[in-house]
Amino acid sequence: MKYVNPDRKPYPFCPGCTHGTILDAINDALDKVGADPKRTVLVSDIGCVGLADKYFDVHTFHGLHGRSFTYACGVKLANPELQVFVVVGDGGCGIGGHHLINAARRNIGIKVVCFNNFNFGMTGGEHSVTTPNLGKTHTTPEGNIERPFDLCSLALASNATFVARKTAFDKDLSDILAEAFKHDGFAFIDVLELCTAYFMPLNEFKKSSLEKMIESSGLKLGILKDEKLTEYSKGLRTAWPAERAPSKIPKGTGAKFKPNLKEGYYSVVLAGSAGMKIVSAATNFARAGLNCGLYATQQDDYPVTVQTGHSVSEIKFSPHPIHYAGIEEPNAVLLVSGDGLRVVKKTLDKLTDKDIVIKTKDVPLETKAKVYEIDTADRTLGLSKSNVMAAAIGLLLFVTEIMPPASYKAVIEAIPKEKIRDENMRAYEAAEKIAVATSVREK
Ligand SMILES: Cc1ncc(C[n+]2csc(CCOP(=O)(O)OP(=O)(O)O)c2C)c(N)n1
Ligand code: SF4
Ligand SMILES: [Mg+2]
Repeated sequence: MKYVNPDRKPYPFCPGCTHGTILDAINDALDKVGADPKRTVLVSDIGCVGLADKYFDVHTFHGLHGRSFTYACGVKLANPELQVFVVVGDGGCGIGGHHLINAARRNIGIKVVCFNNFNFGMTGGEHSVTTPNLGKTHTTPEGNIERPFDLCSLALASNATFVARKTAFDKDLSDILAEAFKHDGFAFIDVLELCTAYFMPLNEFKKSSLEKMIESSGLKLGILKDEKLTEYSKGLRTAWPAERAPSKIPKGTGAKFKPNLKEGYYSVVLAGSAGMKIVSAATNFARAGLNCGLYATQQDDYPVTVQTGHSVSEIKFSPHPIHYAGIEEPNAVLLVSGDGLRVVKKTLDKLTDKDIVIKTKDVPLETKAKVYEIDTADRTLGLSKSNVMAAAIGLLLFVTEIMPPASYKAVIEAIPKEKIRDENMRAYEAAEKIAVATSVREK
Protein backbone atom coordinates (compact mmCIF):
# COMPACT_ATOMS: atom_id res chain seq x y z
CA MET A 1 0.00 0.00 0.00
CA LYS A 2 1.46 3.28 -1.02
CA TYR A 3 -1.48 5.64 -1.28
CA VAL A 4 -3.90 4.19 1.26
CA ASN A 5 -2.14 4.47 4.62
CA PRO A 6 -2.31 0.99 6.24
CA ASP A 7 -2.02 2.51 9.73
CA ARG A 8 -5.39 4.20 9.25
CA LYS A 9 -7.22 1.07 8.17
CA PRO A 10 -9.64 -0.65 8.68
CA TYR A 11 -12.08 1.40 6.62
CA PRO A 12 -15.20 2.57 8.44
CA PHE A 13 -17.72 0.70 6.27
CA CYS A 14 -20.30 -1.93 7.28
CA PRO A 15 -19.09 -5.56 7.23
CA GLY A 16 -18.95 -6.84 3.66
CA CYS A 17 -19.40 -3.39 2.06
CA THR A 18 -17.43 -3.38 -1.16
CA HIS A 19 -16.47 0.32 -0.92
CA GLY A 20 -13.21 -0.84 0.72
CA THR A 21 -12.48 -3.32 -2.10
CA ILE A 22 -12.75 -0.52 -4.66
CA LEU A 23 -10.56 1.80 -2.60
CA ASP A 24 -7.89 -0.90 -2.43
CA ALA A 25 -8.15 -1.31 -6.23
CA ILE A 26 -7.69 2.46 -6.63
CA ASN A 27 -4.58 2.20 -4.45
CA ASP A 28 -3.21 -0.57 -6.67
CA ALA A 29 -4.08 1.33 -9.86
CA LEU A 30 -2.25 4.45 -8.66
CA ASP A 31 0.71 2.21 -7.89
CA LYS A 32 0.56 0.66 -11.36
CA VAL A 33 0.75 4.07 -13.06
CA GLY A 34 3.43 5.26 -10.60
CA ALA A 35 1.37 8.27 -9.47
CA ASP A 36 3.32 10.75 -7.36
CA PRO A 37 1.27 11.15 -4.12
CA LYS A 38 2.35 14.79 -3.95
CA ARG A 39 0.91 15.38 -7.44
CA THR A 40 -2.27 13.39 -6.88
CA VAL A 41 -5.58 14.85 -5.73
CA LEU A 42 -8.53 12.85 -4.48
CA VAL A 43 -11.85 14.69 -4.50
CA SER A 44 -14.45 12.81 -2.50
CA ASP A 45 -18.19 13.26 -2.83
CA ILE A 46 -20.70 12.92 0.01
CA GLY A 47 -21.96 9.57 1.28
CA CYS A 48 -20.23 6.50 2.70
CA VAL A 49 -17.90 6.77 -0.30
CA GLY A 50 -16.97 10.26 0.93
CA LEU A 51 -15.36 8.81 4.06
CA ALA A 52 -12.50 7.61 1.84
CA ASP A 53 -10.27 10.65 1.80
CA LYS A 54 -8.73 10.41 5.24
CA TYR A 55 -7.31 6.96 4.39
CA PHE A 56 -5.29 8.29 1.47
CA ASP A 57 -1.86 9.91 1.71
CA VAL A 58 -2.53 12.20 -1.26
CA HIS A 59 -4.05 15.69 -1.43
CA THR A 60 -7.76 15.50 -0.71
CA PHE A 61 -10.80 17.73 -1.05
CA HIS A 62 -14.27 17.05 0.35
CA GLY A 63 -17.21 19.28 -0.52
CA LEU A 64 -20.94 19.20 -1.23
CA HIS A 65 -23.00 16.28 -2.50
CA GLY A 66 -22.83 15.94 -6.28
CA ARG A 67 -20.31 18.75 -6.63
CA SER A 68 -17.12 16.67 -6.48
CA PHE A 69 -16.92 16.86 -10.29
CA THR A 70 -16.80 20.64 -10.25
CA TYR A 71 -14.16 20.85 -7.53
CA ALA A 72 -12.07 18.31 -9.40
CA CYS A 73 -12.48 20.24 -12.67
CA GLY A 74 -11.34 23.42 -10.90
CA VAL A 75 -8.24 21.70 -9.55
CA LYS A 76 -7.42 20.19 -12.95
CA LEU A 77 -8.00 23.45 -14.82
CA ALA A 78 -5.68 25.30 -12.45
CA ASN A 79 -3.03 22.54 -12.48
CA PRO A 80 -3.25 20.37 -15.62
CA GLU A 81 -0.22 18.37 -14.51
CA LEU A 82 -1.98 16.90 -11.46
CA GLN A 83 -3.56 13.45 -11.37
CA VAL A 84 -7.07 14.33 -10.17
CA PHE A 85 -9.64 11.66 -9.37
CA VAL A 86 -13.13 11.65 -7.92
CA VAL A 87 -14.74 9.00 -5.75
CA VAL A 88 -18.51 9.38 -5.89
CA GLY A 89 -21.61 7.29 -5.22
CA ASP A 90 -24.53 6.62 -7.52
CA GLY A 91 -26.37 9.19 -5.36
CA GLY A 92 -23.74 11.84 -6.12
CA CYS A 93 -23.89 11.03 -9.84
CA GLY A 94 -27.65 11.70 -9.76
CA ILE A 95 -27.50 14.84 -7.64
CA GLY A 96 -24.56 16.26 -9.63
CA GLY A 97 -25.57 14.83 -13.02
CA HIS A 98 -25.34 18.17 -14.74
CA HIS A 99 -21.74 18.64 -13.59
CA LEU A 100 -20.87 15.10 -14.61
CA ILE A 101 -22.10 15.45 -18.19
CA ASN A 102 -20.38 18.78 -18.70
CA ALA A 103 -17.05 17.58 -17.33
CA ALA A 104 -17.36 14.64 -19.75
CA ARG A 105 -18.44 16.82 -22.68
CA ARG A 106 -15.47 19.15 -22.18
CA ASN A 107 -13.01 16.25 -21.79
CA ILE A 108 -11.58 17.73 -18.59
CA GLY A 109 -8.94 15.21 -17.52
CA ILE A 110 -10.46 14.08 -14.23
CA LYS A 111 -11.01 10.40 -13.46
CA VAL A 112 -14.42 9.64 -11.98
CA VAL A 113 -14.85 6.36 -10.10
CA CYS A 114 -18.52 5.74 -9.31
CA PHE A 115 -19.16 3.42 -6.37
CA ASN A 116 -22.51 2.21 -7.68
CA ASN A 117 -24.40 0.33 -4.92
CA PHE A 118 -27.86 1.22 -6.31
CA ASN A 119 -28.91 3.29 -3.32
CA PHE A 120 -28.10 6.12 -0.93
CA GLY A 121 -26.05 4.15 1.58
CA MET A 122 -25.15 6.75 4.15
CA THR A 123 -28.63 8.13 4.74
CA GLY A 124 -30.27 4.76 5.25
CA GLY A 125 -30.95 3.09 1.92
CA GLU A 126 -33.11 5.43 -0.14
CA HIS A 127 -33.49 4.95 -3.90
CA SER A 128 -31.09 6.67 -6.29
CA VAL A 129 -30.92 7.21 -10.05
CA THR A 130 -29.43 3.71 -10.48
CA THR A 131 -31.87 1.74 -8.31
CA PRO A 132 -33.17 -0.99 -10.64
CA ASN A 133 -36.81 -0.99 -11.71
CA LEU A 134 -38.79 -2.86 -8.99
CA GLY A 135 -35.78 -2.57 -6.66
CA LYS A 136 -36.76 -2.19 -3.00
CA THR A 137 -35.34 0.64 -0.93
CA HIS A 138 -36.68 2.50 2.08
CA THR A 139 -38.24 5.09 -0.22
CA THR A 140 -39.53 2.48 -2.70
CA PRO A 141 -40.77 -0.23 -0.32
CA GLU A 142 -43.18 -1.64 -2.91
CA GLY A 143 -40.51 -1.69 -5.61
CA ASN A 144 -39.06 1.16 -7.66
CA ILE A 145 -41.47 2.30 -10.39
CA GLU A 146 -38.71 4.38 -12.08
CA ARG A 147 -36.32 3.07 -14.71
CA PRO A 148 -32.67 3.45 -13.71
CA PHE A 149 -30.00 5.48 -15.39
CA ASP A 150 -27.24 3.50 -17.08
CA LEU A 151 -24.39 5.80 -16.03
CA CYS A 152 -22.04 4.51 -18.71
CA SER A 153 -24.60 5.29 -21.43
CA LEU A 154 -24.95 8.74 -19.91
CA ALA A 155 -21.16 9.24 -20.01
CA LEU A 156 -21.00 7.95 -23.60
CA ALA A 157 -23.85 10.21 -24.68
CA SER A 158 -21.95 13.10 -23.08
CA ASN A 159 -18.94 12.31 -25.29
CA ALA A 160 -16.70 11.08 -22.47
CA THR A 161 -13.44 9.89 -24.02
CA PHE A 162 -12.90 6.97 -21.61
CA VAL A 163 -15.76 4.87 -20.25
CA ALA A 164 -15.57 1.55 -18.43
CA ARG A 165 -17.88 -0.66 -16.38
CA LYS A 166 -16.65 -3.19 -13.84
CA THR A 167 -17.83 -4.86 -10.66
CA ALA A 168 -16.06 -4.60 -7.31
CA PHE A 169 -15.39 -8.35 -7.55
CA ASP A 170 -13.47 -8.27 -10.83
CA LYS A 171 -9.86 -9.32 -10.39
CA ASP A 172 -8.74 -6.89 -13.08
CA LEU A 173 -10.52 -3.87 -11.57
CA SER A 174 -7.20 -2.21 -10.69
CA ASP A 175 -5.93 -2.78 -14.28
CA ILE A 176 -8.95 -1.02 -15.75
CA LEU A 177 -8.62 1.79 -13.20
CA ALA A 178 -4.94 2.10 -14.14
CA GLU A 179 -5.94 2.47 -17.81
CA ALA A 180 -8.31 5.25 -16.73
CA PHE A 181 -5.57 6.99 -14.73
CA LYS A 182 -3.27 6.80 -17.76
CA HIS A 183 -5.93 8.25 -20.07
CA ASP A 184 -5.19 11.87 -20.97
CA GLY A 185 -8.76 13.17 -20.76
CA PHE A 186 -12.03 12.61 -18.92
CA ALA A 187 -12.55 9.06 -17.66
CA PHE A 188 -15.66 7.50 -16.12
CA ILE A 189 -15.62 4.09 -14.47
CA ASP A 190 -18.90 2.69 -13.19
CA VAL A 191 -18.10 0.09 -10.53
CA LEU A 192 -21.15 -2.03 -9.64
CA GLU A 193 -21.07 -3.23 -6.05
CA LEU A 194 -22.97 -4.17 -2.92
CA CYS A 195 -24.43 -2.18 -0.04
CA THR A 196 -24.59 -4.87 2.62
CA ALA A 197 -26.59 -2.71 5.02
CA TYR A 198 -29.53 -1.81 2.79
CA PHE A 199 -29.76 -2.85 -0.85
CA MET A 200 -28.65 -6.43 -0.16
CA PRO A 201 -31.04 -7.32 2.67
CA LEU A 202 -34.01 -5.40 1.23
CA ASN A 203 -33.69 -7.22 -2.12
CA GLU A 204 -32.07 -10.48 -1.04
CA PHE A 205 -29.40 -9.32 -3.43
CA LYS A 206 -26.06 -11.17 -3.50
CA LYS A 207 -22.93 -11.23 -5.62
CA SER A 208 -24.68 -13.83 -7.81
CA SER A 209 -27.71 -11.50 -8.15
CA LEU A 210 -25.39 -8.78 -9.39
CA GLU A 211 -23.95 -11.14 -11.99
CA LYS A 212 -27.48 -12.16 -13.04
CA MET A 213 -28.56 -8.54 -13.26
CA ILE A 214 -25.62 -7.71 -15.53
CA GLU A 215 -26.36 -10.67 -17.75
CA SER A 216 -30.12 -10.17 -17.99
CA SER A 217 -29.84 -6.45 -18.77
CA GLY A 218 -27.09 -7.07 -21.33
CA LEU A 219 -24.62 -4.72 -19.64
CA LYS A 220 -21.11 -4.97 -21.10
CA LEU A 221 -18.17 -5.02 -18.69
CA GLY A 222 -14.68 -3.68 -19.38
CA ILE A 223 -13.52 -0.65 -21.33
CA LEU A 224 -16.41 0.62 -23.48
CA LYS A 225 -14.57 3.52 -25.05
CA ASP A 226 -11.01 4.85 -25.12
CA GLU A 227 -10.62 7.77 -27.50
CA LYS A 228 -7.66 10.13 -27.91
CA LEU A 229 -8.68 13.78 -27.86
CA THR A 230 -6.96 16.91 -26.56
CA GLU A 231 -7.54 17.23 -22.84
CA TYR A 232 -9.49 20.42 -22.05
CA SER A 233 -7.15 22.23 -19.64
CA LYS A 234 -4.24 21.70 -22.04
CA GLY A 235 -6.33 22.66 -25.08
CA LEU A 236 -7.47 25.79 -23.33
CA ARG A 237 -3.90 26.85 -22.71
CA THR A 238 -3.02 26.36 -26.38
CA ALA A 239 -6.13 28.22 -27.58
CA TRP A 240 -5.69 31.02 -25.05
CA PRO A 241 -2.04 31.38 -23.98
CA ALA A 242 -1.37 32.97 -20.59
CA GLU A 243 0.25 36.05 -22.15
CA ARG A 244 -3.01 36.87 -23.95
CA ALA A 245 -5.24 36.25 -20.93
CA PRO A 246 -6.31 39.42 -19.13
CA SER A 247 -4.91 39.64 -15.61
CA LYS A 248 -7.06 41.06 -12.85
CA ILE A 249 -4.09 41.03 -10.51
CA PRO A 250 -2.96 44.62 -10.04
CA LYS A 251 0.69 45.49 -10.55
CA GLY A 252 2.77 48.30 -9.08
CA THR A 253 3.51 51.26 -11.32
CA GLY A 254 7.19 50.47 -11.59
CA ALA A 255 8.16 53.25 -9.15
CA LYS A 256 10.22 51.87 -6.27
CA PHE A 257 9.85 52.83 -2.63
CA LYS A 258 10.97 51.30 0.64
CA PRO A 259 8.23 49.90 2.89
CA ASN A 260 8.19 50.81 6.56
CA LEU A 261 6.26 47.65 7.33
CA LYS A 262 9.02 45.15 8.07
CA GLU A 263 7.08 42.23 9.56
CA GLY A 264 3.59 40.89 10.16
CA TYR A 265 0.52 42.36 8.49
CA TYR A 266 -1.18 45.71 8.18
CA SER A 267 -4.90 45.36 7.49
CA VAL A 268 -7.28 48.08 6.46
CA VAL A 269 -11.06 47.99 5.97
CA LEU A 270 -12.41 50.59 3.55
CA ALA A 271 -16.16 51.10 3.97
CA GLY A 272 -18.49 53.27 1.97
CA SER A 273 -21.41 53.15 -0.44
CA ALA A 274 -21.88 51.94 -3.99
CA GLY A 275 -20.82 54.65 -6.44
CA MET A 276 -18.11 56.01 -4.12
CA LYS A 277 -15.28 54.29 -6.01
CA ILE A 278 -14.31 52.28 -2.94
CA VAL A 279 -13.05 49.27 -4.90
CA SER A 280 -10.89 51.27 -7.31
CA ALA A 281 -9.48 53.37 -4.46
CA ALA A 282 -8.63 50.13 -2.64
CA THR A 283 -6.87 48.77 -5.74
CA ASN A 284 -4.80 51.97 -5.98
CA PHE A 285 -3.92 51.52 -2.31
CA ALA A 286 -2.84 47.93 -2.94
CA ARG A 287 -0.72 49.05 -5.89
CA ALA A 288 1.02 51.58 -3.65
CA GLY A 289 2.03 48.66 -1.43
CA LEU A 290 3.28 46.74 -4.46
CA ASN A 291 5.40 49.77 -5.35
CA CYS A 292 7.09 49.27 -1.97
CA GLY A 293 7.74 45.58 -2.61
CA LEU A 294 5.01 44.53 -0.18
CA TYR A 295 2.56 41.70 -0.79
CA ALA A 296 -1.05 42.85 -0.92
CA THR A 297 -4.48 41.22 -1.01
CA GLN A 298 -7.85 42.81 -1.76
CA GLN A 299 -11.30 41.43 -0.97
CA ASP A 300 -14.42 43.32 -2.02
CA ASP A 301 -17.97 43.04 -0.75
CA TYR A 302 -21.01 44.73 -2.25
CA PRO A 303 -24.62 43.70 -2.91
CA VAL A 304 -25.75 42.61 -6.37
CA THR A 305 -27.73 45.84 -6.75
CA VAL A 306 -26.21 48.71 -8.74
CA GLN A 307 -25.57 52.21 -7.34
CA THR A 308 -27.18 51.39 -4.00
CA GLY A 309 -26.09 49.78 -0.73
CA HIS A 310 -22.66 49.30 0.79
CA SER A 311 -19.28 48.85 -0.81
CA VAL A 312 -16.53 47.48 1.40
CA SER A 313 -12.97 46.50 0.48
CA GLU A 314 -10.39 44.85 2.67
CA ILE A 315 -6.71 45.39 2.02
CA LYS A 316 -3.94 43.45 3.70
CA PHE A 317 -0.22 44.18 3.35
CA SER A 318 2.77 42.14 4.42
CA PRO A 319 6.45 41.90 3.54
CA HIS A 320 5.81 38.11 3.34
CA PRO A 321 3.46 36.14 1.04
CA ILE A 322 -0.11 36.31 2.36
CA HIS A 323 -1.88 32.95 2.46
CA TYR A 324 -5.15 34.13 3.98
CA ALA A 325 -6.79 37.32 2.75
CA GLY A 326 -9.40 37.53 5.51
CA ILE A 327 -9.20 40.25 8.16
CA GLU A 328 -10.42 39.55 11.72
CA GLU A 329 -9.12 42.66 13.48
CA PRO A 330 -7.97 45.46 11.21
CA ASN A 331 -5.32 48.04 12.09
CA ALA A 332 -7.34 50.78 10.46
CA VAL A 333 -10.87 51.44 9.24
CA LEU A 334 -11.61 54.08 6.62
CA LEU A 335 -15.28 55.01 6.84
CA VAL A 336 -16.99 57.37 4.45
CA SER A 337 -20.73 56.62 4.63
CA GLY A 338 -23.57 55.32 6.79
CA ASP A 339 -23.93 52.26 4.51
CA GLY A 340 -20.31 51.40 5.24
CA LEU A 341 -20.83 51.93 8.98
CA ARG A 342 -23.73 49.44 9.04
CA VAL A 343 -21.56 46.71 7.54
CA VAL A 344 -18.40 47.25 9.62
CA LYS A 345 -20.03 48.06 12.95
CA LYS A 346 -18.97 44.76 14.54
CA THR A 347 -15.43 45.16 13.24
CA LEU A 348 -15.23 48.64 14.77
CA ASP A 349 -16.05 47.18 18.19
CA LYS A 350 -12.83 45.18 18.02
CA LEU A 351 -10.57 48.22 17.57
CA THR A 352 -8.21 49.29 20.36
CA ASP A 353 -6.46 52.58 21.10
CA LYS A 354 -3.57 51.39 18.92
CA ASP A 355 -5.81 51.33 15.84
CA ILE A 356 -6.92 54.13 13.58
CA VAL A 357 -10.26 55.25 12.18
CA ILE A 358 -10.41 57.82 9.42
CA LYS A 359 -13.98 58.92 8.83
CA THR A 360 -16.03 61.62 7.24
CA LYS A 361 -17.55 64.07 9.70
CA ASP A 362 -21.13 63.08 8.87
CA VAL A 363 -20.65 59.50 10.14
CA PRO A 364 -21.41 59.31 13.89
CA LEU A 365 -19.09 56.98 15.74
CA GLU A 366 -17.80 56.06 19.15
CA THR A 367 -14.63 54.00 19.21
CA LYS A 368 -11.53 53.30 21.26
CA ALA A 369 -9.39 53.85 18.18
CA LYS A 370 -7.66 57.14 17.33
CA VAL A 371 -10.00 59.05 15.02
CA TYR A 372 -9.11 61.46 12.20
CA GLU A 373 -11.90 63.30 10.47
CA ILE A 374 -12.43 64.54 6.94
CA ASP A 375 -14.85 67.43 6.57
CA THR A 376 -16.44 66.94 3.17
CA ALA A 377 -18.39 70.21 3.65
CA ASP A 378 -15.06 72.12 3.47
CA ARG A 379 -15.16 73.20 -0.19
CA THR A 380 -11.46 74.16 -0.16
CA LEU A 381 -10.58 70.45 0.01
CA GLY A 382 -12.16 69.69 -3.39
CA LEU A 383 -13.65 66.44 -2.19
CA SER A 384 -16.76 64.69 -3.44
CA LYS A 385 -18.39 61.27 -3.06
CA SER A 386 -16.13 59.84 -5.73
CA ASN A 387 -12.76 60.82 -4.26
CA VAL A 388 -13.28 60.96 -0.51
CA MET A 389 -12.05 57.37 -0.02
CA ALA A 390 -8.91 58.23 -2.01
CA ALA A 391 -8.39 61.11 0.45
CA ALA A 392 -8.93 58.79 3.42
CA ILE A 393 -6.23 56.45 2.10
CA GLY A 394 -3.85 59.38 1.62
CA LEU A 395 -4.53 60.61 5.16
CA LEU A 396 -3.89 57.13 6.57
CA LEU A 397 -0.49 57.12 4.91
CA PHE A 398 0.32 60.60 6.31
CA VAL A 399 -0.66 59.65 9.87
CA THR A 400 0.95 56.19 9.94
CA GLU A 401 4.22 54.75 8.80
CA ILE A 402 3.07 51.79 6.72
CA MET A 403 4.71 53.12 3.55
CA PRO A 404 5.76 56.48 2.12
CA PRO A 405 2.72 58.49 0.86
CA ALA A 406 4.77 59.11 -2.30
CA SER A 407 4.26 55.46 -3.29
CA TYR A 408 0.51 56.15 -3.38
CA LYS A 409 1.05 59.43 -5.21
CA ALA A 410 3.01 57.51 -7.87
CA VAL A 411 -0.01 55.26 -8.41
CA ILE A 412 -2.28 58.30 -8.83
CA GLU A 413 0.15 59.91 -11.28
CA ALA A 414 0.03 56.75 -13.39
CA ILE A 415 -3.81 56.71 -13.71
CA PRO A 416 -4.35 56.90 -17.49
CA LYS A 417 -7.65 58.85 -17.58
CA GLU A 418 -7.03 62.55 -16.91
CA LYS A 419 -10.33 63.24 -15.15
CA ILE A 420 -9.90 60.33 -12.72
CA ARG A 421 -6.22 61.18 -12.21
CA ASP A 422 -7.10 64.80 -11.33
CA GLU A 423 -9.86 63.69 -8.98
CA ASN A 424 -7.46 61.39 -7.13
CA MET A 425 -4.69 64.02 -7.06
CA ARG A 426 -7.12 66.49 -5.48
CA ALA A 427 -7.87 63.85 -2.86
CA TYR A 428 -4.16 63.29 -2.19
CA GLU A 429 -3.57 67.02 -1.77
CA ALA A 430 -6.61 67.30 0.51
CA ALA A 431 -5.20 64.49 2.64
CA GLU A 432 -1.88 66.30 2.92
CA LYS A 433 -3.70 69.51 3.93
CA ILE A 434 -5.69 67.74 6.64
CA ALA A 435 -2.52 66.06 7.89
CA VAL A 436 -0.79 69.44 8.15
CA ALA A 437 -3.84 71.00 9.84
CA THR A 438 -3.95 68.22 12.43
CA SER A 439 -0.18 68.81 12.84
CA VAL A 440 0.79 65.25 12.03
CA ARG A 441 2.84 66.61 9.16
CA GLU A 442 5.22 69.57 9.02
CA LYS A 443 4.40 72.24 6.45
C1 LIG B 1 -27.47 18.19 -1.76
C2 LIG B 1 -27.58 17.08 -0.74
N1 LIG B 1 -28.69 16.30 -0.73
C3 LIG B 1 -28.78 15.31 0.18
C4 LIG B 1 -27.78 15.10 1.10
C5 LIG B 1 -27.91 14.02 2.14
N2 LIG B 1 -27.08 12.86 1.84
C6 LIG B 1 -25.93 12.65 2.48
S1 LIG B 1 -25.21 11.20 2.06
C7 LIG B 1 -26.46 10.87 0.97
C8 LIG B 1 -26.50 9.58 0.21
C9 LIG B 1 -25.25 9.26 -0.49
O1 LIG B 1 -25.47 8.22 -1.41
P1 LIG B 1 -24.36 7.88 -2.48
O2 LIG B 1 -23.90 9.12 -3.14
O3 LIG B 1 -24.88 6.81 -3.37
O4 LIG B 1 -23.15 7.35 -1.59
P2 LIG B 1 -23.11 6.04 -0.65
O5 LIG B 1 -23.49 6.50 0.72
O6 LIG B 1 -24.06 5.05 -1.21
O7 LIG B 1 -21.68 5.62 -0.69
C10 LIG B 1 -27.41 11.88 0.96
C11 LIG B 1 -28.65 11.89 0.16
C12 LIG B 1 -26.65 15.93 1.04
N3 LIG B 1 -25.62 15.76 1.87
N4 LIG B 1 -26.58 16.93 0.14
S1 SF4 C 1 -24.45 1.79 4.41
FE1 SF4 C 1 -24.03 0.58 2.58
S2 SF4 C 1 -22.56 1.84 1.44
FE2 SF4 C 1 -22.59 2.61 3.51
S3 SF4 C 1 -20.93 1.55 4.55
FE3 SF4 C 1 -22.81 0.39 4.93
S4 SF4 C 1 -22.83 -1.14 3.33
FE4 SF4 C 1 -21.39 0.41 2.67
MG1 LIG D 1 -24.74 4.70 -3.24
